[in-house]
Amino acid sequence: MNAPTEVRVDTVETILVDVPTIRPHKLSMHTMNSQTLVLVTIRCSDGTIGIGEGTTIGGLSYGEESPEGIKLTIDTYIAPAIVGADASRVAALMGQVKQRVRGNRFATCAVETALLDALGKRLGLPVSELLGGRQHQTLPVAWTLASGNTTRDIEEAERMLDARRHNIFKLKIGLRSVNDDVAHVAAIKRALGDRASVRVDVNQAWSEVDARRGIPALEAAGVDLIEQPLSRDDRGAQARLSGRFAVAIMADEALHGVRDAFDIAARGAADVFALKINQAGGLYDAARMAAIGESAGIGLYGGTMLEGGVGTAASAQVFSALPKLTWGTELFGPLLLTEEILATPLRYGDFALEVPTAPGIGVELDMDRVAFFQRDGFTPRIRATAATSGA
Ligand code: MUC
Ligand code: MG
Repeated sequence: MNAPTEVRVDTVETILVDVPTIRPHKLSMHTMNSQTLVLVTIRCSDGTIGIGEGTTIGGLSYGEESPEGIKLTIDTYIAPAIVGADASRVAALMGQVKQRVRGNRFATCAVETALLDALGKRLGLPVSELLGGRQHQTLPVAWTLASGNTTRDIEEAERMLDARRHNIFKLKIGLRSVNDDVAHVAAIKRALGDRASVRVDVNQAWSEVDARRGIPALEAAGVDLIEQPLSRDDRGAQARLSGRFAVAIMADEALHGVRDAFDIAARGAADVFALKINQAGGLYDAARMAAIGESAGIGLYGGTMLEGGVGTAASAQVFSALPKLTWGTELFGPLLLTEEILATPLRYGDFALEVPTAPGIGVELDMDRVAFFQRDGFTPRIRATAATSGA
């Protein structure tokens, strides 16, 4: 084997890929009909090729990085900084990238994922082994009910239970009034009973007063977890809520990296952390945030930005290396898309995702499928026939 220091980054390539969703996915800030994946390919001087993904939700409606901005940041700033550099010293290289590129966590995550994928392939090891070693072969996976219609959501949940695909359901709320949302959630919990865990994600839509009315009603309805009820900036109020109610409160959008994790833990402003590799700024920082949460007695949950197969596999590698994921994961992103872009799909069954075991992040792209959905430049190009193409 070549000494790792001999391997250099040769090229960095990014593409935007638009894939339709199986149904409209309604969040408090945006309704998704498709998902845009930013895929990164890094070629190294020893012939290894790493892939990564930087994916957000709803253009600029969820966070400050858009898919187009992620691509531009990588092409214009990160690629020139890493081409020619030692591809095997990933942590050191990402440290240098973060000196030259402030923020831009999603772009950073995509590149770090591709470097770790290439390193894992070079060493013949899954990325989980580079992050301390795998502790779980499968991860429990929640499904999000977000059609916007109570009856349709119950039918969808029943189908998932029958297929033994999911028995944890996250309901998107915050778009309607608190009373209407509580009625919607309570009806779903009543229908599913003890067969499923029901949780809600408010996506920052409530005021503290809304939360003081909504949370006890949701608690009484049997909800297990309340995700990001308030704006990410309302940390004092979030701490007051966490102290006031028995039901667990989870931070999601409030967690933009390691410093947020520390601040929230120090303020007691969450009972659970939603860990997301893109929101964290990479796999290493997601693991650091997990360590902060763990040492503060905060439960951990493996979150998603609704990434496709590449980002989902990379997330699974990190989460599988954590000792305890009390709240499971929601790594269902590829299942929300009409099309498969991986050469071999991720395997879901028995309410869990099998963590890929091949070297690197453990998945490869189907380049014909990717080419079919790839954008030309920055203009979105969802082809009307794509949703029914028989891949
Ligand atoms: C979020 O805010 O959690 C994750 C699952 C889902 O349905 O939406 C995302 C984003
Ligand atoms: Mg959330």
